[in-house]
Amino acid sequence: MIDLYTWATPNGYKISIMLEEVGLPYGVKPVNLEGQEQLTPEFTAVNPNQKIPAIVDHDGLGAPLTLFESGAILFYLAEKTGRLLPTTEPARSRTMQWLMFQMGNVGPMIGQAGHFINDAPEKIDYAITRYVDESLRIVRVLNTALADSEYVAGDYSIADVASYPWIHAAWEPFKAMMGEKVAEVANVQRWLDAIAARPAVVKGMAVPKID
Ligand SMILES: N[C@@H](CCC(=O)N[C@@H](CS)C(=O)NCC(=O)O)C(=O)O
Repeated sequence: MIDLYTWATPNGYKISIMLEEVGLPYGVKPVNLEGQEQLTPEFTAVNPNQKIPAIVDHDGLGAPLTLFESGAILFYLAEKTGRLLPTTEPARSRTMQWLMFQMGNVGPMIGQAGHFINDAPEKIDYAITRYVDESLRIVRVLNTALADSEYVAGDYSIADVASYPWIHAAWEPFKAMMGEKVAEVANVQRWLDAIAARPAVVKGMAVPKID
């Protein structure tokens, strides 16, 4: 059994989607970020970085395994189940490339854009422009990759599971910003629609249930 420490955010959804995709049994441990529960000693013992997601795999490698960083968790679950990560080259390295691209670019840039637009105590035009421009550039990078293949690294993989919740979260504001230019990133729209239709994604995007 796996304990999933999560909240209703893109990084959290990555892992609930993955667990639904691979069909491993898991229990949800909500960490209410609005209530600052990520800072409690109990959760800090699970993730010293005080951010969701994290897992404890009680059927881990001979002993319970505690893991944080969503990319590492996705890789671990893919290795554990033999799912959503090719075992042969060059598909395996290509999948890891796009997983790293998500971890180093998609999440951080869109996250910072959202922070400076919605949460910053003062509006800093330079920061907003920098992170929004970089986020839109990243969407175009994904669009180019999706011109050659149905999913970002070829077949549906952990690279898509990592990227989807972030692009999905930002898509309506991005479309409003792009206006007619949204037609230039039609591959991303097609990809979003295909992933949104997956039953595991529908289930994973509803975790945790918040009343
Ligand atoms: N690189 C980390 C980022 C995790 C992260 O930033 N999680 C956010 C939610 S999406 C969080 O817990 N924020 C609470 C905080 O920063 O206090 C990962 O991919 O797991």
